[in-house]
Amino acid sequence: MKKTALIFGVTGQDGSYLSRLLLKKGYVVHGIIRRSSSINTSRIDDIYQEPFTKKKNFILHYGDLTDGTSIFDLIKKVRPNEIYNLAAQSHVAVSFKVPEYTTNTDALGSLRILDSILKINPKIKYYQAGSSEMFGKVQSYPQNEKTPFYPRSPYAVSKVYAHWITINYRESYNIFACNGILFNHESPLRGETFVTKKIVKALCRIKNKRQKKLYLGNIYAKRDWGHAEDYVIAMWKILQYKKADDWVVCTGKQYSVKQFINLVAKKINLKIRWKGKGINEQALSKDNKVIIQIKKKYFRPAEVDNLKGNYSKAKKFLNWKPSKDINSLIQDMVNYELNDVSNAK
Ligand code: NAP
Ligand code: G4F
Repeated sequence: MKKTALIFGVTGQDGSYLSRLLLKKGYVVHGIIRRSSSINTSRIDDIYQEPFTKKKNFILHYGDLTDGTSIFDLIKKVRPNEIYNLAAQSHVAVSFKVPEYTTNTDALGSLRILDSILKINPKIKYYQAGSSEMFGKVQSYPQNEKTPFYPRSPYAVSKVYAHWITINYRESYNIFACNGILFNHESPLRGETFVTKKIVKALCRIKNKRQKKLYLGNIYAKRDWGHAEDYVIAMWKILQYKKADDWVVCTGKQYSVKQFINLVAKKINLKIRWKGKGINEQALSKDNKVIIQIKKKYFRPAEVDNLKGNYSKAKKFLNWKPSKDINSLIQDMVNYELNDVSNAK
């Protein structure tokens, strides 16, 4: 019997990689898309052309995490074996601007799915897309499953709610409900306003004289960056494990935003020189033009300065480890941008 998966957030970065993984494993994949005035399926459009989707095993439905009726009806109709909840207003800076909407989607959305599972079929397995942002102002270093949370944004606070309601439904109703606590993961399909994609795209365009400047916020924040393709494998493994549990997924390596910029510049052979301090710090090209400038508007009301994870538990029990380091991640992202005609010389 083929397994059926239902993915909330199928049009996002992770939704796209997870769909491909599950289809290759022989699953029937159902995904939830939102109505939008412009097309929002660009990350999954090509899946329809793949040979493994000829037999109608990739099916999309309209729905929304803020609409409990649509969630209940879809789960009842699809009757999945596994639900992956990847849907979220996932931008930390934006969550300060739309805190109520972020909470409705990212916190209550999880509750709506869990409660539908309880009422329709408590045997459905559930994956909750948790985040290293929950560690926020970190209480210990590196962070693992036992590190206390200290969220620093409406986004992170919502994810802490989603984390605990997942545990609560597991403990109260014996639902196979799991939390992945994933550290930052990137790819060519990363949203354009997240810092890695913003940097890679802009530096490739600056190199090809398509753009003059890149504006950034806090370049001293440190992150543990992995590749999304590796991380969706962990999501799947989490739901195949013998018991429902909570798992940290990361690389255990850490770089600052500034180090990331330097690695990208080196990869594309763009010579840059830093000068100045604080808000006046700048990167100059070899002909002394300012190509990177700091802008106050990209700083957050509260920052998460220092994330670095420890994935020993996932390694030991799930036999998971990252296959791609920062260099292969950057190579993958750079190749994609340089092959995009809109960035070409
Ligand atoms: P993403 O690219 O921003 O994708 C988010 C997805 O959620 C999109 O499909 C989006 O649909 C959908 N969505 C947003 N609001 C929705 C709503 N109200 N109802 C239904 N769908 C909605 O995010 P991602 O990077 O793939 O991340 C996947 C999940 O992992 C998110 O929950 C994120 O918070 C979490 N996470 C991400 C990372 C990371 O580094 N990438 C790390 C830890 C945790 P549209 O396409 O229509 O906008
Ligand atoms: O790329 P970012 O926006 O990612 P952030 O805030 O770490 O959140 C991402 O990872 C989380 C996992 O830890 C996910 F849960 C979440 O959904 C999302 O995918 O920012 C990374 C760092 C921050 O410290 C930010 O202040 O880069 C800094 N930064 C500096 N200049 C910038 C910019 N971030 C963005 N987006 N844009 C800038 O211009």
